[in-house]
Amino acid sequence: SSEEDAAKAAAVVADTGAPTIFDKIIAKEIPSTIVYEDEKVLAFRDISPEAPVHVLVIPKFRDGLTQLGKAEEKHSEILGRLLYAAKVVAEKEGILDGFRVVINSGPSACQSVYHLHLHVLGGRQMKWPPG
Ligand code: IU
Repeated sequence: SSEEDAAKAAAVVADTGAPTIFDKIIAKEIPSTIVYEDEKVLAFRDISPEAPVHVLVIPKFRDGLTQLGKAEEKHSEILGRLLYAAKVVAEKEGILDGFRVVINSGPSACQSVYHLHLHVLGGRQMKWPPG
């Protein structure tokens, strides 16, 4: 509903640099359904999926990378690895014919967890433009 949309848009979360729930997911203190994992990257199913396939791809170490908008040149390698991992996830999930990768960066983009993450979405016809 439009009220729900307004509530979502209003749920602005600030980037404080503090540890997030994703650190606990990485440490496996909180369970998640892992789709892909390597030394530097973890991919797990979003707890509130917006599509039949909705996986989050995150770096295992934040290194100040709370949001894409705070990326520095030293992060180039991990950024490339995350994007490649998104493709590996899409392949594993059988959606290589069409999928979407989204990064919400900052409050105006409705980022709600300040640990950089890529959303990999698919398994249905995606619409454009996004909201
Ligand atoms: P956003 O781009 O910061 O808005 O995305 C955060 C996502 O993290 C959102 O899709 C949540 O459903 C998801 N998520 C999760 O999978 N597990 C959690 O414990 C929490 C959020 I908190």
